[in-house]
This record gives sequence, structure tokens and C-alpha cells, in this order.
Amino acid sequence: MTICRTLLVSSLVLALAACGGGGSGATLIGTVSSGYGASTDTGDLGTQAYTKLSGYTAAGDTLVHLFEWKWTDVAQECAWLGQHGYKGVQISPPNEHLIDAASGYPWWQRYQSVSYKLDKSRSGTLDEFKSMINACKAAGVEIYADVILNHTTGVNYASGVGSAGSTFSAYTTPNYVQTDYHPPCDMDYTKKNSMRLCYLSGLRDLDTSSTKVRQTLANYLISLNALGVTGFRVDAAKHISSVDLDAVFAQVNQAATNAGRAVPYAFLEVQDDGIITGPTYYAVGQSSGGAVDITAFVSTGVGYDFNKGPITADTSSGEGSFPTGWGSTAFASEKAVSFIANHDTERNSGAPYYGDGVTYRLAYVFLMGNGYGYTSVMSSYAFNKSSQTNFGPPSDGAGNTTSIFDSNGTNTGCKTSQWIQSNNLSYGNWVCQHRDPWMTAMVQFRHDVAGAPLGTSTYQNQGKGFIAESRGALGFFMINTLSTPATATFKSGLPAGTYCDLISGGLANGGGSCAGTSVVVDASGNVTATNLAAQTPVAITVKTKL
Ligand code: LAG
Ligand code: CA
Repeated sequence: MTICRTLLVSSLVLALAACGGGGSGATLIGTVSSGYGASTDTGDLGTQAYTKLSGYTAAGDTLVHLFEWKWTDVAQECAWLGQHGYKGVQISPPNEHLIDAASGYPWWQRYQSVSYKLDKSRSGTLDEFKSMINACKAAGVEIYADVILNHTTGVNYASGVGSAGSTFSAYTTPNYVQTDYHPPCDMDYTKKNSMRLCYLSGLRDLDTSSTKVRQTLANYLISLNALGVTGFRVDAAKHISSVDLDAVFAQVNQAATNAGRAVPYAFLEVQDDGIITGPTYYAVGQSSGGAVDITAFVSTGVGYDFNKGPITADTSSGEGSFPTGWGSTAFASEKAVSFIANHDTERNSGAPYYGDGVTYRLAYVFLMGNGYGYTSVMSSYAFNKSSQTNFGPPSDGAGNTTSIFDSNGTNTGCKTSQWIQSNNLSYGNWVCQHRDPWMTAMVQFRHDVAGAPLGTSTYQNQGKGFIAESRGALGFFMINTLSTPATATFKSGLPAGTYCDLISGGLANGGGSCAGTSVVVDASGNVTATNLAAQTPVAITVKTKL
């Protein structure tokens, strides 16, 4: 679990159950015995120049992570997503997974693979999975599967029956035997070899240097791609050698090419800790015609800054480097998948999460406005951060996930507007942050300004806490991060005229007027905001000019 490194670089004190191999049955030292596979780190590709890009950042695209959604719900949501400009959906792991009734069916069951069968997971059946892919494709929305290639189940599970009915016992599963695994060892987060070869949170670690394991993993990805899955989020990629991953993707990419399909996209979960670095994964799949991106945990920079209150550029509180010290700027924007929150950080870190309400929303507006990376919007369900971090999605008592759409096909489950009003939804509700009008406004903003340089180069902080960025001749946004109304003048690169703010509704009446706030850009390109309300953003683009 790559978030662990955050603990070492952050000054905040965080509680992280999964770090350091904690948890029941996860202490492994002294249990090494013979009969396991090879135990050597195959190494890294090196940071050679990349020649191929996924292109999502350049296109100004945004994806949404529909965490723990059912396939039938994703299928129905895709029409709305397509209309609102979302490019892709990250779905929860689609393969057969552990069922842990004794632990109350926690969400993390799905990060323990039992087999690569797609017949039945917590999100639904194979037929539902296929229908979802087709419905989303028809809506112009891509499906990215979260895939677990590093490990299978935890050593604390001696045997069990998976979600699709397969039995497993210790290292014997439908796909593997003990020689397909590394010998057990506790992970040492200061050593690269250990992070690659040892057991992440006590999870049985696959020997990804083995031809058989590589082929098995490749076959799984090929089966998904053949069904129409066009991308992958590779879980715990940092814990797999980039050489091993490249070998897996070589087979996947070759199979796609042979079958006449486009080579799939992948973004790899690598939280750069200076020991294992993001750029050593840039070239994964490149020699076989692919292009991957790397997850950038902006939560540790931008996110923490927003959570501290107004963006003051006050060096004493660690904000002096803002907005350039965002935690992950070591990654090239065009190779990054950026987010303020993911399903791990919203549970086990001090980074903003939906429960922070307007702070969280402002941080996302800032990230999306700035343009760094292919932005992923986390969309999740409510839980109590101090007592319910293991809780699975809204479900019945037997662990069956509650539908978001009713029998008439209406989305009655998304409680976005209640969340925005109160911030205090309780467990059992789907938050659906992606339906927040600020998010959809910024999805459009990103497309409208695609191709403009990053706003970081034109960052402005006037009046301590009232910030803005210009996206050249294509767009401009500003955020009053203060808790009081504020007045300031900023420089934009836009032509003089009157523009409609996207955040408050954009153009109305066929482009004849503004639905909400109108913004004047003067002949010098200046924008003056007078008494902009507390904690409020404004975003305009060339496409919102009257
Ligand atoms: C990830 N990225 O690298 C996922 O984003 C993260 O959600 C996964 O951890 C992790 N790597 C492994 O895929 C999650 C939970 C862990 C959970 C794990 C496996 O955050 O808490 O561990 O999934 O289900 C659980 C227990 C541990 C136990 C382990 C093995 O919490 O106490 O040792 O299972 O049984
Ligand atoms: Ca590993």
C-alpha cells in the first residue's frame, strides 16, 4: 500500500492500519520455509525518455472513480457521465475476491483476489459487467478496471470460498500454487527489495519474475480488454518491479494488436517515496506500443494546504512552496493521474475527503483548474472516519450492495445536494461527489482550456487567501479561500469582454446571457472581483464569453 510513504514525509500524525504489515496474521518474520518461488527483485526499466503519451492530460480529460458501485448502476450512470463530459470510469476490482462475513464484509475484501473469474463479484455478474461496458461505450465513456497484480489473499486466511464460488486454501487457488509466490517476509519501507518481494499488509505476494505468473496476469488483463475494458488502474504497482510489469504489458499489448484492438491504457499506482520512483515506471508497456500514466497523490500537497484554511502563502505553516510543492510535481503533468482523494486517503490520512465539505470542493476546483495531470474525481459513500473506515458500500445484511437507481431507472441514491448543504451524510448514503455542479463545471473548464500551459506558471495570490490562475488565452479561474467576502484584481490572458462563470451555471438562453455570475475582463486582461463570497470559486473560458 503505497500511501504508507506519505506518513514519513508528512508532518501530520496519521493512523494507518495497513502500513508496516500490521493486522491479524500479518507478522511474517520467522515463517520463511522452502517451496516458494524465486526471491529476487528484477529491477527497473530506468528513467529513459518516454516517447509516447496517453494524451488524456493534453485533452483536458477527467475520470471518475465510482468506488464500489454495482455494474448495473455504472451502466445507468454512464449516460449522465457522457453528457457531462467525463471521459472514463475507474471501477472496483472486477475479479473474484475474498468474502469476509466475520469482518462485516469490509470494502477491502476486493483487494484480496481469489481468482481472475469475472462471473460474480460484489458489483455483480459477468452478464451485468458486459452490459455495463457496452452501455458506457455507447455513451462515449471508457471503463478502467482496478486490477490487483501484486498479491492474492492475506496469510491470515488459511482457506475460504471466493465471491464466484471458487475454493482456495493458503497458496493453492484456481490460478496458483505455492511456487508462484515469494517467500513470506515483513515489508521494510526503507528498502526497495523488501517493498517488491515482501508481503504488503500480509498479502501473499506473487513472484512476478516467473513466466507462469506473468502469463497468468497477462491472460487476466487480456480477458478484460477483449470484453471492452480499455484501461487499467494497477493496484500496488510500486510493489512490482517495472521490468515485470513491462513484461506483462508486452503480452497484453501484443494480444490487443493481434486481435485488431487498440492497445489498452494503464495508470499505475506508484506513490513516489524517493526509493521507488514514479519515473522508473514511465516506460512500462512502451516498447510494445502502450503508454501508461502514474498516480500523483496531490492530496499531500494541495490537499493539506486547503485543509489548513485560507491559502496564505505563509511559509511558517509550510505553505511557502504552494502551489509548486504539491507533493507529486516530480511527475510530468502529461504522465500523471492526479487526485485530491482516493479510497485510501479518504479513510486513512489527513488529506481532504468529502466530509470536509467546501474545503474538499475548493481543493478539487483548484486541481482541475490548474490542469496538472489526468484528474480523477473520487466518488464515494458516506462513513464515519473515526469508526467506520472498514465499512463496505451501502448494503443489506448479507453484504449485497444497495442500488443507486430505482426500478424506474431514476438516480435516487446520489445524495450530492444534501452533502453540499450539510456535509454530514451518515453511513448508508452514496455521496456521488462527481455530480457536484462545481466538479462538472470544472470538467467543462478542463476541456475548454485543453492545450493551455499549466496555471502554476501564472499563480497569483492577492490579499492573502484570494488566489487565481490564468490558463493563457483560453481560461481563467479564481478562488476566494477566505471565510469572508474579498475583493482583488488579477491578470488573465483572455480577450476583453463579458464572460459567464461556469461554477454558477455558465451560459444561459442559448448563449445570450449568464445563468449566474458574469465576469468582466478589461482591455488589459484584468479581472476585478468585488466582494466575492467566502470560499467561492469563479471560472471562465473563451467558450463562456457573451
Ligand atoms: C492498495 N494500493 O496499493 C489499495 O489501494 C489499498 O486499498 C489496499 O489495501 C492495498 N493496496 C492492497 O491491495 C486495502 C486495505 C487494507 C487491507 C487490504 C487487503 O487498505 O487494510 O488489508 O486492502 O484487503 C486487510 C486488513 C489487514 C490484513 C490484510 C490481509 O486491513 O489487517 O493484514 O487485509 O488479510
Ligand atoms: Ca510484490
